Amino acid sequence: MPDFSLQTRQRHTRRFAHAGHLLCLVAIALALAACLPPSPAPTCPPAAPVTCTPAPPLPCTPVPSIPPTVAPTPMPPEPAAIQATVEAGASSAARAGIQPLCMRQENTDDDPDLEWVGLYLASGEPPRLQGFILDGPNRHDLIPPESEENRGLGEFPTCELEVRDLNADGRTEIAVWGHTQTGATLLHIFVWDGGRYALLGGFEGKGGIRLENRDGDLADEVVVRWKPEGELVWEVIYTWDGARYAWTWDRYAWFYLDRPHAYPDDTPVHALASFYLALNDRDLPMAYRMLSPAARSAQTYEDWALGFATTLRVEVGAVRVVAQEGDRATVAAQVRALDNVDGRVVATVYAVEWQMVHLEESWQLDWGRSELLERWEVRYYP
Ligand SMILES: [Ca+2]
Ligand SMILES: [Ca+2]
Ligand SMILES: [Ca+2]
Repeated sequence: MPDFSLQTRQRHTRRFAHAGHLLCLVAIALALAACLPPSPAPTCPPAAPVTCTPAPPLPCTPVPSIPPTVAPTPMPPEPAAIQATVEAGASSAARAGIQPLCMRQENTDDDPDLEWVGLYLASGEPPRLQGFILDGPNRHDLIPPESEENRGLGEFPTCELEVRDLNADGRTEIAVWGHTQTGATLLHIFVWDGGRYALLGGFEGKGGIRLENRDGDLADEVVVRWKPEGELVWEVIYTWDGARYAWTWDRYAWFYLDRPHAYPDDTPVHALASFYLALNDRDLPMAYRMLSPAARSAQTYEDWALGFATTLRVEVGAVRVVAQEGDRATVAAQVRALDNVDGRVVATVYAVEWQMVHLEESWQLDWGRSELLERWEVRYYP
């Protein structure tokens, strides 16, 4: 980078040297005009003038030069190297007597080397999906629990594999999804325990299985969806507790996300689930319409809706009919609500009990009571 401050200084120096020469000439002229005995010719001042101190150039804070970010150019492996890797994998599978549906290189045991992980279909009626790991000369099988061995990890030739640290404990898991002929989804999660690939969890969901991280702890929760009940589906959330995936919460959800939702009220349980789903959807007029005429006459819509002004999210779970006789039923549930309290997100769990009434071919919420079970501030709100 050129030093601009230096150039400026040189310019100043030249200018002041020039001024010094002028002063010198003026002094000589004055001395001659005074007709004084010639005095020794004045010594011209040095280049730096005495009449003024040149202002030092302004200190210049050097602008740090930012090296341009050079995007790393990914070096694609040579075709020959890819070919060699593929052939090594294929011969490794052949040596192990496996005809894989799919296989890929991953680090499945957290040592420095890559293993081959894949799936194959064992013959049978129905055929069984099996998983394998090829680690150098060693073959390891991904084995489902004995009770499920007759269907393996699935009954269809699928390749739904995920290899990563699912539960944020520092060890890599292998998740294998499968499907049964009855339409259920299976999920089996394995981890290397030093001697074998141990099963951490096996799940079956007639409405599907997915992973989600709701609490921001970097670990995924397993959400198992039961058989859909029309538009509704009951979901059970399993959370890793350090030793296993434990049932932590269940809730009603929409099986399909598209709108408009039809809020079913054909049973006391569905009517209660629909009421809280409507609150969660912020469809407050719909939720209000699910109250019985007696409940609505006790409170105007505006007054009632004010009670949900801070509501961010509502989930209802553990819904069960406690008593039912004729057109009346008592339904108990747990409600988990998130509220915005002065900018902080507060979670509250309530035990609720509703008296339901069957009127005009629909179950309606007549009156209810709730008990606060737990409250905490949420640090993470997705
Ligand atoms: Ca490895
Ligand atoms: Ca892990
Ligand atoms: Ca989580």
